[in-house]
Amino acid sequence: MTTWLNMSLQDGASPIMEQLVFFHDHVLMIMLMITTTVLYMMITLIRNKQTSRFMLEGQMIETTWTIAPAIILVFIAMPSLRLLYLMDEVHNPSLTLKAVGHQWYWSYEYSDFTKLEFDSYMIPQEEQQESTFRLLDTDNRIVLPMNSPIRMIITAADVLHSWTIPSLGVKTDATPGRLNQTSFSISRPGILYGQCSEICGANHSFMPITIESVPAKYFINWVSKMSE
Ligand SMILES: [Cu+2]
Repeated sequence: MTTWLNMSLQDGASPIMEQLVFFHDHVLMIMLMITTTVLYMMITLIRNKQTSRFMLEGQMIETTWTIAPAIILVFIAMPSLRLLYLMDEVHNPSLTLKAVGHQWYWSYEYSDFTKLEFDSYMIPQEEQQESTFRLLDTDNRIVLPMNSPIRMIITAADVLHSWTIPSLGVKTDATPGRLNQTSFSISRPGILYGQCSEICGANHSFMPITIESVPAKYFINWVSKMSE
């Protein structure tokens, strides 16, 4: 999760998020190149007298500075589209989890198992323990196996919500009457945090999402314990 003084993106916990971080850095490098050039040109404009009796036109430079931005845009668009379609793909998921947004909590259904569903409320500040994070921890965490493709089905029961885990690169709108689908696989064990990302009412800030990513063996233990 994000900790103090972390100004950039969170560390990726899924292959897609790692690629998104690389893409972000790639675009940042291009922007650095452009801002440096523009800054240099602005300083040159201020410091020099831009008049010449003999130079009436510059076909070459005008052609160059028209085509160059188009080529730069292609270098941004290609990896961007690659990622966009990669994120859309659902590769033979081994588990499906349905998240339903409510005012103001999430409820989850593991539809591969019978009767494995629960509500997930934020732990209020008064009941919070030292080991947990304020406004981020829930009473019932989602438990998911690491290194397995997971399909998320997301919907809402009342108003618009948005199911978001920044370290997985996942943000999907929860819309009443509609099932949205996304997928991810978690590449390391740990606890992943997220918050509702659609202004959904008075307690919008108090419906966090918590995932416990565990090895498959522990996940199976958890499932058998939950369905007892
Ligand atoms: Cu919400």
